[in-house]
Amino acid sequence: MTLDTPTIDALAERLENCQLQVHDTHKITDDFPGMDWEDAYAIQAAILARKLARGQRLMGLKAGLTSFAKMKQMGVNSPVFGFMTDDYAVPHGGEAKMAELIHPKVEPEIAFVTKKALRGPGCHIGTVLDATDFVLPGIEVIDSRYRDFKFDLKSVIADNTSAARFVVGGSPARVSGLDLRTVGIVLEKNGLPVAFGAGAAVLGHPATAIAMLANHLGARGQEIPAGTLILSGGITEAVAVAAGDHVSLRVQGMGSTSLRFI
Ligand code: 0L1
Ligand code: MG
Repeated sequence: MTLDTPTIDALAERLENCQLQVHDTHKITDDFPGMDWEDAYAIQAAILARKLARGQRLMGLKAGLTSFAKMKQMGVNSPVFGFMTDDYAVPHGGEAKMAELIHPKVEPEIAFVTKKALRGPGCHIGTVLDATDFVLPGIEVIDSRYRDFKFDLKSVIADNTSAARFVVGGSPARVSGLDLRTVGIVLEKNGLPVAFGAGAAVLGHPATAIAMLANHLGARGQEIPAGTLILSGGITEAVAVAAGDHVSLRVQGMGSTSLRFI
């Protein structure tokens, strides 16, 4: 850690205010170029603490930058991890208000729900599949608080990995009957297919993202509790949206979910 607690709290307030007041900012490493990974996750944790103190509820966890295409684009070789609270949740088939967002994009994801706790180190695809209750389609709305989505990895971790909204739905499926590497997905915008992919785009197997999250938390003495919803990361590049857009995601064997931007 290089930053003191007042600085971490001030940066958390600055970034969360961008979300709540719908404006962007420059990346925080411009002001604190020496900040480290633990500073970045501490700022993210301080944003979560602010939300919980206002009575919001933690609804799930997420892995981001998990597709090889996105990692290459960002010049990184490790995913990032964040959280979702109830102010991010959109009901299946529901609406997200553009007036509450800066420059949103959507990502097609496979969501996991656990039935057993996962604690790293040492988690792998096998432990994740054994601990998974079911999987279902999830659309993440990312909305970086940084101007023009221009950031580096530490800044984006502090900004809760651009998390803004999410919707899950469809037909929850047991993993025993599925090969999550080969399940196909189609993302549609206003009825037209705009992105296609398969589960293997996420680190070779989407359960790898969950294992890496468990190992990341384990290194900090934390675990993924049973019953946790986790977004495993975008299968394709993120797609920009505008008011009036209807976005739906169909995942092979899991049905579909959707939301509308108003
Ligand atoms: O969920 C994600 O993959 C987003 C990670 C943050 C980077 C971005 O805003 O594209
Ligand atoms: Mg995502």
